[in-house]
Amino acid sequence: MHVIDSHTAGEPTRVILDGFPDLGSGPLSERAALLATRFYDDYRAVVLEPRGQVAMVGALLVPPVDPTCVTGVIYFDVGAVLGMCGHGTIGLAVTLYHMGRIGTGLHRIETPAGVVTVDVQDESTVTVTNIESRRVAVGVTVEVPEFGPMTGDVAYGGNWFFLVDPSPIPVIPENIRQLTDLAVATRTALNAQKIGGENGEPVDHVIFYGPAGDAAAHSRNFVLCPDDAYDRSPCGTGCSARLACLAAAGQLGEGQEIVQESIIGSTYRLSYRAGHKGGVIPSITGQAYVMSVAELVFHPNDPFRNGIIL
Ligand code: PYC
Repeated sequence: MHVIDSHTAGEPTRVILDGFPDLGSGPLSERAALLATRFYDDYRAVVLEPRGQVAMVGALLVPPVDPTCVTGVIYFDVGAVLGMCGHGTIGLAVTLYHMGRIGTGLHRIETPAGVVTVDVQDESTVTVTNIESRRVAVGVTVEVPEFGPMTGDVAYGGNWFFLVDPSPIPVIPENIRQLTDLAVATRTALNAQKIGGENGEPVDHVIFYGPAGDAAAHSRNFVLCPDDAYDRSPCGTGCSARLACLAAAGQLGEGQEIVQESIIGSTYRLSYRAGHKGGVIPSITGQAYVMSVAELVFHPNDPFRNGIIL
């Protein structure tokens, strides 16, 4: 299996170029469901230790249904197959550029959540135009055992988010352990109390907001991903959900740009235009860098062939 690893604002992406079982030619949402069920061990083996690392997101290249797209892609981490991934799409675009498969300019990429566009500005800078994102609930309070009530908005940005602003715990790197525990407990409580999307979709990411370290940035976030790792980047789909919330609250106008800081201090530039269904079409600009071009080996005698699973 040949892979290329990159990081986007600190968050890793492993693009699988070949060597993965064929998922057929159905809609990407169906292929994603197949990946999540029939190929559960295969995809997790790519991102779990010892081959992967705790924050690793995989990006499986598949033929697109829409012939105007340069590729189809299905993202996943150890915890879930994702509908979309913003940092992964920036990493994928930089990887395709590195391989000479695309140049600068606009390209379409098909994901299970829909077609997104990348504008490759140079070898590392990419703007992703995401699928239409929307706020579905505002000021929802969930009782989190051992922590108390937590109030936030529910929004969709390609994945499902619960966004808490302001965070009850300061959003600083020293607090990553406590923020993780609180976010995991909050997601568990939301799912147990069936608070999620309009059609019962479970919340898979939780975001806490606090003041930015840099006065030029709008805020700093802490994002918990399905694998219980925190996003090192500001999280592209999370930023999309955030833009939907800010727009719905009348706190950010169409075309206005803000900077979102991550918990490690990396940044994305964000803006939106109005969507057709009452939501927003987010634009996320960030940088990614290729880190390695590798071949993964799955030795039949390797006791950890499928990764370390405790
Ligand atoms: O950037 O959308 C994102 C993302 C989702 C999970 C990790 N990163």
